Amino acid sequence: MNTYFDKDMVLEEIRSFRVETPSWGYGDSGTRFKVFHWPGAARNLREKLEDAAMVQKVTGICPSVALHIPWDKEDDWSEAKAYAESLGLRLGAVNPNLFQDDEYRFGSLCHYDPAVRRAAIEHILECVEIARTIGSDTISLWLADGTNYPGQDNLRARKRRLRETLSEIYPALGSDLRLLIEYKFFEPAFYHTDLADWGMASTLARQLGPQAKVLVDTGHHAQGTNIAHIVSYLIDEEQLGGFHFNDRRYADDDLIVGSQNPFDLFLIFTELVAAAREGVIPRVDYMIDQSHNLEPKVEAMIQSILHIQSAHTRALLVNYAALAQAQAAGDTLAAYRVLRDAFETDVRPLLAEARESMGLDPDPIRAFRASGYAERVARERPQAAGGASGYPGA
Ligand code: AOS
Ligand code: ZN
Ligand code: ZN
Repeated sequence: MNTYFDKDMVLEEIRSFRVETPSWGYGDSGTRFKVFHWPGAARNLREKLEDAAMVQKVTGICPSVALHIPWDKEDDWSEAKAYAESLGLRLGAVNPNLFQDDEYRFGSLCHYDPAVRRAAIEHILECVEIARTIGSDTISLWLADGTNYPGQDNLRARKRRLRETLSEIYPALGSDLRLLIEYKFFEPAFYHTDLADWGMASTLARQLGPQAKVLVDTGHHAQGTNIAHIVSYLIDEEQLGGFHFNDRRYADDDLIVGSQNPFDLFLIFTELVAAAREGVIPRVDYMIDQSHNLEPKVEAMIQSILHIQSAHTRALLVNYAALAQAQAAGDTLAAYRVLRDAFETDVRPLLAEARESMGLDPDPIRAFRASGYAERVARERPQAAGGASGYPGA
């Protein structure tokens, strides 16, 4: 292992790193072809929180849970907040749902019908209120808006409608809430989506104001897109607000982050760590956005955290001074090797040490399996009557 780095500093950086897990990652989910039930999969918000508390118990870095409204809708949010706190958790980003209702067939905030746009605005304002009640400061917005056929709608008009509707919502954020704007270049619409890429999201965020930032979902880019470059660009423009981590091979596969291409994940983290070391990193929220269709949900979430921690820790070990030196000398391969050295470092001993110093088992998967949690919830949670579609809340 390299010796130039300050081990205590790295251990502290590992310990202070936080990742938010999504409530919808604990429930049954599937593709549009089939939702397979997983024994013990969480059926409601309370069970999702219990699962998240288990993930937190063995990883120590996941104290918050992102919510999805209405999938997680509660009658008494103060009670839900208190329940989360009793489990040692915090309720995190609130994700509005602007794709599930029939009226959203042709979009939500960009819809040609002002009545639908109004309903979408009201729903987001309701989410703002929920965020305030539960003590969350983040609204995480993904739009399913788009069209399937050329000519279906006026693209410039849709762009203006989006700016108009969000401008109406923005003041409700006050100075204490943030709006993270997620982009995606396809799906469910296939001809165009209204926020197709980071440039569109960033333009919109800038027009709205400083509380609006861009959210990068790692599954929302065309094949081969250099996400690390996008991340570095957004950091430099002070427009990066957060991540939805997952991995993909073909489309928005929502597979376990780092399971398909760990090198890309590492490169994303090198951009973040390099900026942090220079003191220029803004607040960035690290969140997981995955659907565990075939695999056990809680263990998949823990596995995801381990992959993120490995990528992050490897990025902490990059010799950034040597990298800058090689870059300044035009030494392409020396620069590449600096990254490669860190990527090839076995960071498991360091992570084990960090976990032990937090009072955790050095091996979270072993701790989880030994706990008997999966077997217990499989006994205690009979299968909920499920929907037919692949969306977790359907
Ligand atoms: C959809 O593709 C996006 O990734 C969303 O962020 C998310 O999966 C959805 O809103 C579930 O809440
Ligand atoms: Zn996402
Ligand atoms: Zn997605």
